[in-house]
Amino acid sequence: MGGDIKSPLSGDVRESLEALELEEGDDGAVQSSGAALDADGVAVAQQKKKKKKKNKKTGNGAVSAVDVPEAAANVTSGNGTVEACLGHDEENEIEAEVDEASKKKKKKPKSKKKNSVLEQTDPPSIPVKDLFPSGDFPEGEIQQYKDDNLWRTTSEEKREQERLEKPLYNAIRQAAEVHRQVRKYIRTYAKPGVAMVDLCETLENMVRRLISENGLKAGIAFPTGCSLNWVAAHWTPNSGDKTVLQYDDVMKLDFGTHIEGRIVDCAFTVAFNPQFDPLLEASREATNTGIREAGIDVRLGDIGAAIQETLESYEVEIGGKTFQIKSVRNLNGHSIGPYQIHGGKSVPIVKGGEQTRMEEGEFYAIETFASTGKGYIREDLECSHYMKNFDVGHVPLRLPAAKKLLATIDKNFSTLAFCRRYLDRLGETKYLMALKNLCDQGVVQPYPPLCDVKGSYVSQHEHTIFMRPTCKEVVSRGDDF
Ligand SMILES: [Co+2]
Repeated sequence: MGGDIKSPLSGDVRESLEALELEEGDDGAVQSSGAALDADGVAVAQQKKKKKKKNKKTGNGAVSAVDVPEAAANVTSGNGTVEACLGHDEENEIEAEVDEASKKKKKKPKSKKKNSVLEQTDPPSIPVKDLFPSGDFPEGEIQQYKDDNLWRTTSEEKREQERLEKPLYNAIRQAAEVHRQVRKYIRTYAKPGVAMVDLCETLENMVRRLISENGLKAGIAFPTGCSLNWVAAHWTPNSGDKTVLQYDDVMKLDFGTHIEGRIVDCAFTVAFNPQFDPLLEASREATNTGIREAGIDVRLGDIGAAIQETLESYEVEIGGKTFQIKSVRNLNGHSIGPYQIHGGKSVPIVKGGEQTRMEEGEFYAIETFASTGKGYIREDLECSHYMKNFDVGHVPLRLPAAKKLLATIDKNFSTLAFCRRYLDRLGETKYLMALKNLCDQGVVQPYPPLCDVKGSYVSQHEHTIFMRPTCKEVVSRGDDF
């Protein structure tokens, strides 16, 4: 999720909660209109798949389950529904059929094995667990430890420890594979003109499906951040929001998946105007620097200094004016615990002498924010993100509506972050007063949008990594970033 903020600004929180109370009246029960893939969509997709299989009998290898074809032929309707556009695809298939038929005669024997490999549809609709029938999900990128920790690479004791921890690695790898497949599709969907609400619901419904959502055991880990321009993090549309993505927008897509509370927190930036390329490259490369510097016994402050050096070596020209890019100094990466997005340690993105060190077995979100503004964020705008306080015990509540809302939160999110739209789709209505009460009682914490100065642009990249006994695993790494 978008960054551990350094100091909570309680004044701003109160303001946004007061604003929140005022709108109670027009908070209609908006059901999530868009199943990303309705029953028909799936039927279409599966028919398509059967056909493809027939054609691929003599495939020249490379029929990878992970290899989702680009969504060239998807149209989106206003209500967030995704349909496979059969007409266009069929044309291609006919051509392919002719092609494949001519190959068939030359190329025998056919590989029997290819037939048993289940292929993801386009748009993706098959649960990732069905694509890996062995139950083993792909390992992330492996980076070796350095210097004083080189011995870990070959230690038999540490290897044995990893064999015992395999089920845990496998859980987060499944969550990471879902993240990769969803973001690959959503890059084709996130185009100028799309409504932010449709973008989020399409993404979220796809996560629910690919991860085989199951109560608190598997699902979405937090609200889909799609913060625009000078909003750095923690913005997602509330119901009724009419914001439409524009060609000149810089959008941070920050979404999370989890299996058994093992969270993948991973984000990237989407921009269409190539003038923003250096800004995006700054946060992408700074995040890679942070990942490279991370390691057991490494001081968090040293990682921050390295990140800042990479990030601030970039400049960007926007509308004829050149900006020296800055690190957002009051945003941080963070450790991650089971069902706990911010696990207690912060990874700064500027220098400053933090002496705390990384330790074996820890999970971290390494995220960096590059800005053309002040490089300092404050809370602003209407709140959408909330999360139950991880350490809160039983709090007696007098307001029945607050009690009821807390029961919904406990059942569906526990200590995972949620947004107002997630409450809407569960059938909750007119809950803003109860939500404010839970915030006032300290049971729930609001997380308002985090903004740099108006008119500036912020980019973000984020990966989840974990400190295995023998190596670092960048579990959310993909071929995209
Ligand atoms: Co994060």
